[in-house]
Amino acid sequence: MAILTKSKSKTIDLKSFMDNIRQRNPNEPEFHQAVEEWAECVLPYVNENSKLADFGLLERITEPDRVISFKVTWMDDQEKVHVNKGYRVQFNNAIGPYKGGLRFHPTVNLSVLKFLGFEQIFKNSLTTLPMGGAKGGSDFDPKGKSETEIMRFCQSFMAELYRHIGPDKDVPAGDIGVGSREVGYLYGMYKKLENEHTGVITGKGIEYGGSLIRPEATGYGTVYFMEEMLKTKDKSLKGMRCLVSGSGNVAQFTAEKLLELGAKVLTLSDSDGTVYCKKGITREMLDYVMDLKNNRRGRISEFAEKYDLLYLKDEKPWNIDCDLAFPSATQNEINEKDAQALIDNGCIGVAEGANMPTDNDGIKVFQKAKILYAPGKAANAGGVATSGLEMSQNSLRFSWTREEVEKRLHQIMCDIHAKCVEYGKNKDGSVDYVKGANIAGFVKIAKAMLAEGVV
Ligand code: NDP
Ligand code: 2IT
Repeated sequence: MAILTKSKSKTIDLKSFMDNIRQRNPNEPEFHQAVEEWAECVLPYVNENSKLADFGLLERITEPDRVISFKVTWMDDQEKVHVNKGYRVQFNNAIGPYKGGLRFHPTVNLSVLKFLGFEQIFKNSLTTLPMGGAKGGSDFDPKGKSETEIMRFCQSFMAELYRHIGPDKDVPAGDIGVGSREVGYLYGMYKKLENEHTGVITGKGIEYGGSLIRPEATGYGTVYFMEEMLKTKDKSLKGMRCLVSGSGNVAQFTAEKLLELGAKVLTLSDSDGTVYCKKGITREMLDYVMDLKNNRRGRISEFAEKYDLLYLKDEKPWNIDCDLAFPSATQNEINEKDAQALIDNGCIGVAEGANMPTDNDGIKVFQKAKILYAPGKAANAGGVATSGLEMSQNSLRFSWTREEVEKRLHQIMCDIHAKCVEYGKNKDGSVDYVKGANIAGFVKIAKAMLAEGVV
């Protein structure tokens, strides 16, 4: 395979770059999508800054350092044996130990984990903290499983993963289907197997080494990022009508911070449908949703029933009049049509709490309409940034106060926004946050990789 080193006379074009990626990674559409979005921004920059593509850098950066695939066997409450697939994609550790979440969802496969691991490299770089990029998970479906089944699954998963991770090697965390309950079971098994109490996983409970504000961090950070974007247009969140998708960790705390800052939250959703509250979801309603989702593990339709709200079965929130949108469920939840519907319904800003929730055609719609559009790798970086702060506190054997952690999170989000503006400014003065996030994230990784040699 030819190494894509740029020489003075040759520029790298997107088509041949992507042909090469597709050929090397067949049947991985999500991974191709994430690389293409990134390459569209980074290749023109690299073509003007040729040293950044020396020593096969582009080919090395798009190939994971290591892909670990393993069997996870567990027995359900009826003593039936199940076999799931488990993975950890250790993508790049140029600037710090591998870092990124674990996802338990039936749609998990290598393509999904490679896209997530790849984006995590640049997201983590943007946080300014020393963390490499990784992602892992399983095609296990936690829905409908008993508490003991979840525990046995997590223990079996960790019985294999533990040998590949460590506080200075690879530090997993949560993602879809992995919240504080699962992190507790995973951590308990790690501790037993290694006989060590170390900061090997983040999102831990506060009693055993977790950080205050980590549960809130992704949602809060996404709202802070939107606030910064609005400031550039002399606007604020006050009174803004917001569509939020999902009703898990990220959606809940996005809604919480939006309410705190005076915005109106019109929707929450899950994979079965959307709840629409035209007057705006209240704090009491949000408390109900948090209990419903985190303790009773119910469906969002129950929220509509309880408060007599409109339930749009099998629908996403994007056809409703709004000012802002916060996709916070999963990848590719906004396609070209959805993006156009948002624009037609008055949306002036989108901040992605989820990873890659807008497909590449949808992104083009937002860019053409010149709305404020923040890609996930910038807007949702507050979660992993606060994981980085949890690692720091674990190393210090010390805990910061809620105020201290939130202040640092807020500052990090403002700094990421500033970096996106610096690298994403267009000739007409507008800001392309996709370009800004991709290039700013990449430059630091590229410099580190070049300094570290061909390894
Ligand atoms: P949760 O498991 O807490 O919640 C996920 C939510 O998204 C649920 O409401 C779920 O509905 C919905 N959802 C999941 N898969 C699908 C699907 N295929 N179609 C429709 N809806 C779906 O996960 P998080 O809130 O932690 O994660 C949400 C997103 O945010 C993900 O993209 C994740 O990668 C990203 N993210 C998370 C971070 C974190 O710190 N947790 C940090 C940065 C990004 P249902 O219950 O019906 O499945
Ligand atoms: O996508 C993400 O950034 C996460 N799921 C959080 C990762 C982390 O290590 O906190």
